[in-house]
Amino acid sequence: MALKTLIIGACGQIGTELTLSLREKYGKDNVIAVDIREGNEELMQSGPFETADATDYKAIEDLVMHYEIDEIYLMAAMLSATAEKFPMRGWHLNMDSLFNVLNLAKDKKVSKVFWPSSIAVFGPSTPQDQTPQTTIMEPTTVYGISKQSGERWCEYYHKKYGVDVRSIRYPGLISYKTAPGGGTTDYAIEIFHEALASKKYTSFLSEETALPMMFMDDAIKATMQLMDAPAENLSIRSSYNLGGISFTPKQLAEEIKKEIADFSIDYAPDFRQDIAETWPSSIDDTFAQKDWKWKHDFDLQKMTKAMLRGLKKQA
Ligand code: AKB
Repeated sequence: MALKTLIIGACGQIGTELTLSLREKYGKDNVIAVDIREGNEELMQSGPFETADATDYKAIEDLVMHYEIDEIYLMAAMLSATAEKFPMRGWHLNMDSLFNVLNLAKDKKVSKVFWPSSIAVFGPSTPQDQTPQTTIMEPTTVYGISKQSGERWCEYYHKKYGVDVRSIRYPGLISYKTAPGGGTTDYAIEIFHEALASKKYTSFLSEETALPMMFMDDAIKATMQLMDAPAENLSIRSSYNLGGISFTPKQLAEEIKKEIADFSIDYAPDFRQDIAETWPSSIDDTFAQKDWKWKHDFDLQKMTKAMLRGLKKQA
């Protein structure tokens, strides 16, 4: 029988592309998209959709039983910048939704869970260059605290109850199909929209702020690779470091200028600069390489060309 998958938060930035890719792989009727609001046309027309709140255990359990779900991807979350504005709402959404899926797996209602962590688990006391898998982690944002706590709980549920939970610490993700919502790394997407619309962009991060980033195709590939890996190969049950590209707003602007010669950028750092300064500038992902053969495809140049091509096609 085909594997049945539930994607919670399916209409968000990662959820949309993950749902489309999983539907291609497993068949559209085997991948159930769930969100509190409807998604874009491509997503809505690609297969079954259900409305539910990720924090509502009963609603999620009903869907799991109704569709006889094997695996859950929990992609619903409040990101770093928004969670600083609504700390309690961020904590409640990020933690309650995680406990819901971990408890469904603990009670053997599903057999495997994917949950996204983030580079936000690191903090100002973490080594910033080539940040190792295991290191000092003292996050200073609500989002980072929720992700770090979530990682501890994932490992706990795995060790204590044998839950097969898998996770990645995503860097900033760059995509054109669905807009991100409320992240510190969002400038790296906005810049492309503005480059095409008005040929100029004001960055809310300063020119020399380097952050770990990744094109969405690589992030989806990593997620599917990790979920397909044999359980015995996985040495990390908190969350895997994942490396991709690392660049500053200035470096990204220079790359865009190669494609749009009269593009210009200026800088007006806001509160997101303070968040970015606490995060790594690049990531060491040796464990992902060793355990499930991770290797990224998109460098800065390839990603820039893919973004401009994708956005132009969509216009
Ligand atoms: C954010 O900026 O909050 C996210 C993340 C790095 O997890 N993109």
